[in-house]
Amino acid sequence: MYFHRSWHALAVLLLASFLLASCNLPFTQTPTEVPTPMTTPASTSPSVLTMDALIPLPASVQPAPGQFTLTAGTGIFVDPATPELTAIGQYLADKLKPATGYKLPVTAAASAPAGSIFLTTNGADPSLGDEGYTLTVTSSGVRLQAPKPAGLFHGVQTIRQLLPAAIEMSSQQPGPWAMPAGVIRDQPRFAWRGAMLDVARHFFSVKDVETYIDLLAYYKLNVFHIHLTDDQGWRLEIKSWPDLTAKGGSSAVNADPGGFYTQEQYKEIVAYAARRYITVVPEIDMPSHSNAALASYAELNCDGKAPPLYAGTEVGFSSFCVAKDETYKFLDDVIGEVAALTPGPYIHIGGDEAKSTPAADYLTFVQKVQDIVKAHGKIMVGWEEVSKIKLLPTSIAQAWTSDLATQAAAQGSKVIMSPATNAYLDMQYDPSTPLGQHWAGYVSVEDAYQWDPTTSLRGVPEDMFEGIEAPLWSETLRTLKDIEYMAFPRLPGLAELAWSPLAGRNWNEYRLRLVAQGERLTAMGVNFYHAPEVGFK
Ligand code: TNX
Repeated sequence: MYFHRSWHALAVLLLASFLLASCNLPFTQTPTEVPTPMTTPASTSPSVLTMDALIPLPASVQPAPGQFTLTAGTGIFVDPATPELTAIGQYLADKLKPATGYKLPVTAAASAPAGSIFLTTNGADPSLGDEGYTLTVTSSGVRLQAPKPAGLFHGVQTIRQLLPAAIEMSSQQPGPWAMPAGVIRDQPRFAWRGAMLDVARHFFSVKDVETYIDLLAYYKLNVFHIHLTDDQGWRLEIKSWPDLTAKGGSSAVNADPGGFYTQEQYKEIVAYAARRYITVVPEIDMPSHSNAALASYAELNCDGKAPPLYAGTEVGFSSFCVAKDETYKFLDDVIGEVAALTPGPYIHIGGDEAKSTPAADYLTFVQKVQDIVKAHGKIMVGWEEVSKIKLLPTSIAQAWTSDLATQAAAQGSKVIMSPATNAYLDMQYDPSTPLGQHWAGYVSVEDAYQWDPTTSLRGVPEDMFEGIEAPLWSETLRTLKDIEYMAFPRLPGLAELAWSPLAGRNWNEYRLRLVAQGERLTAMGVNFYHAPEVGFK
């Protein structure tokens, strides 16, 4: 009897500790304002529901017992039923359809019936700002609330990430489609969360660009910087200077096929991005990186002679003619057309690596260009070299290889961080990477994640950082698959640096969430590098 009783007690004890432990996995966590290191491997399988597999990590996650299961009868309700909110509801319905096979209706309603997904801007906490949201999941429904539509859109990405990874498949899957219960309160750390794509060294189709934009949206990025011109190609139709594309659009690195976007196609890209709450920042690189323009129009050259088109990968050899009035007439026309096509407030004027432009000329030139951009109602963004001129306080400098941008911050201009050693997606992961370059060293998945944008420029206070951006240069990239291979899986880490709070950041915890994201990237058909350091399944 004695033995029997003690075995019984032991069994009760074991059961109790099992229950306690399972409460910790994954539902009981103290509400946090900062991410806490995970104690369990992240998983996206429907049997182990967790809010711990999200990238970027939300500002606050409070798991609760239970789950919500999506069925063919789940409705999506929006309030108020403006075209904009209805479009966000429809975007969610469209994302859920291929894998579930459910055609979820999007309907207007002041409140949602049990068992539904409700998207609303009504009654949202204004302190969540332009992009924040709260997401409440219970067994009886999903409630997404945000003061602004952009917040709802970002919250929709969180909903996608809370569902099993198979939700991202393009063909119908068995389900079940459960989401873990809990409350997420979320808003971004930085206003500028960007990615840049170089379509000048190699040209990419509208469809490829849109696929990339979709991936940026999934990780809550909000800026798409498109590097439209360089020595090797001019990629945007300019009606007042048609040879820019007729001639300058025909070339690319390695004599690969060129190409360009008509103004209608560019507008389509801009509108596509806008529907995903992503601002397009067009870059026209100058005074150097301009051979495609110089080859198209002889009069833009100081000697009046057009150089041949260029298919190499050297930098810094070309320069617009700083002393000619024609140069500024040309730039006023170009910037005027680009400004008219671009609803976003920014125009990027490059300004990098002007090795063949005398230093004094460089200052004169960029100073004039800043005025032209302003005259067309836009804010000038430039690579860090533009910090040398007298900047307007609204102008923005993009740091990439030095501390020059401290001079911009000292003048009161904001800074975007894109240090090549951490944020350049064209840097090789390691010596075995078949694509990319390594002039700034190798950038491992961990290197891309383990840095803080606000401590890398000495003496610049935190509020001078507008955000971060991950550039992807395309000298060695020719296809969408190449783009994906270099961007993934590093881009999610950079997106997390841009969105999530700094406190509690930890590579070993992040790595497990990235493993879980790997299942999603696979389901989406993204060609990502299975970096051994991550330990993808
Ligand atoms: C430097 S970054 C450049 C680009 C190259 C890139 C290659 C910058 C502002 N200029 O012209 O494509 O390195 O990594």
